[in-house]
Amino acid sequence: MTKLRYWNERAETMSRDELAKVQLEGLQKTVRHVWANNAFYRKRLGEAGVEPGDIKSLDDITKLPFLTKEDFRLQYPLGMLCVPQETVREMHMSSGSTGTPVVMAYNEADLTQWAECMARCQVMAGLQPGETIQITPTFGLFNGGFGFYHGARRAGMFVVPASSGNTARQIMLMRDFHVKCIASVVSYMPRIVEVLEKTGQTLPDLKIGIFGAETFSDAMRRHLHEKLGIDAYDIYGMTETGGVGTTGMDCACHNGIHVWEDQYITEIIDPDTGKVVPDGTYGEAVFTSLTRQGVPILRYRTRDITRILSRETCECGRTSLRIDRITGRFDDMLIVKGVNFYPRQVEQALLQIPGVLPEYQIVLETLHGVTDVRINVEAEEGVTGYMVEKHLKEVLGFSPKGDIFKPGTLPRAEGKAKRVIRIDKEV
Ligand code: DLL
Repeated sequence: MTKLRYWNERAETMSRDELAKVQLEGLQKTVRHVWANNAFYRKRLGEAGVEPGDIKSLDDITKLPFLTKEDFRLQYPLGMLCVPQETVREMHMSSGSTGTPVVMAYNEADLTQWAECMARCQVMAGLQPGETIQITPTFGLFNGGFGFYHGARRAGMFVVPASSGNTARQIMLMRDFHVKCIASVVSYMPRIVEVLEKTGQTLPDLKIGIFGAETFSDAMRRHLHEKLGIDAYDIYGMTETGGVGTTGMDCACHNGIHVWEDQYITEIIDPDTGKVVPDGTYGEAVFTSLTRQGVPILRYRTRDITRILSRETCECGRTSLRIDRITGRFDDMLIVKGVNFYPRQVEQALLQIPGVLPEYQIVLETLHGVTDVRINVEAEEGVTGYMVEKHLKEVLGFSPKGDIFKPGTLPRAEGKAKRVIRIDKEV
């Protein structure tokens, strides 16, 4: 059988002129659809003074109002649904830090669309129909497990639906079923490495890792490559766009995330003014869905920080624009003693210190209005708190206290890692 380079060659390599045509049609159709089928959307568009007929060119997208996570929350559970409820076939939900849920509902066409995006991602990572993928994100309300599953079924992969937890069993399954690709939330991977090392096992068949759901540094990518010999791919997506992989992944060239542009329009905006920024400038990613039916999104503000890297055809032959890997969320920015930084920068700096392991916590302690930072980090013998303090001072420009923990002793989260811990000593 010849090796597949693309899952959907026509869609992944269409000319940018053709893409623009597909996008305009999709945008017009989506605006007509939400206007005709949902009271919340009709009110929103009405308040912004836009009617479906006003969308005549792609530039007219800026006439549309933004959508936020708060809108999703206020419309809980199904206030944004644009299809009859009896045609809904699946739902996923994320609760985030504030706890009020965000719901995504899928009809049959939406599930097909998600599977299509995910099949493209898996083939882009080098997985071929018939090869084995182990899916370690939870199968449940979190979209991760099912997203990988729908894509793998569509592309004809051999699925090992391990779900999360029980690392010894995960390793046994990977070994016994000659798993070629592991799909995971990034922060679970150091745990797998740790158990492999402790038990002296190796996974020679494992070649590909598809990771996401959290930011991860280049240092983490190198760490996973060195320890497991895998090529690590960065997959992006969220509940509101329809789940993991809907907004793309990087290809084997690892020079940015290919957004599936026949499915979504990408804008990068200045979060303060809402204006679109020039290519290359960092800002907030905003997505508009072009084919989704159950809960389409118009100009959804993600709070994720990235920039447009290129609109040129990539070396892999794909024509879709590439955005930078997500560097953080505007909500995640930490400000300590006047220095702004993101957890990913701390991770990158920590992993530059020999003997430091990729398990860490950033603890912010506030007393009398003054915040101190402590970094709890696992490390091998010989690494001292002073070494951590000195290195972070050089890289970040301030000196947090460094506390060293023995390997395997910091708490592990199921699902996304909790890197930042805030302690208010006044209460
Ligand atoms: O985390 C979807 C997902 C599952 C992606 C598994 C990759 C793998 P939510 O729980 O709705 O969905 O969280 C979405 O997670 O807005 C980003 O802030 C963050 N995120 C997702 N992928 C990445 C990534 C899933 N590759 C939120 N890099 C998004 C950095 C990511 N952050």
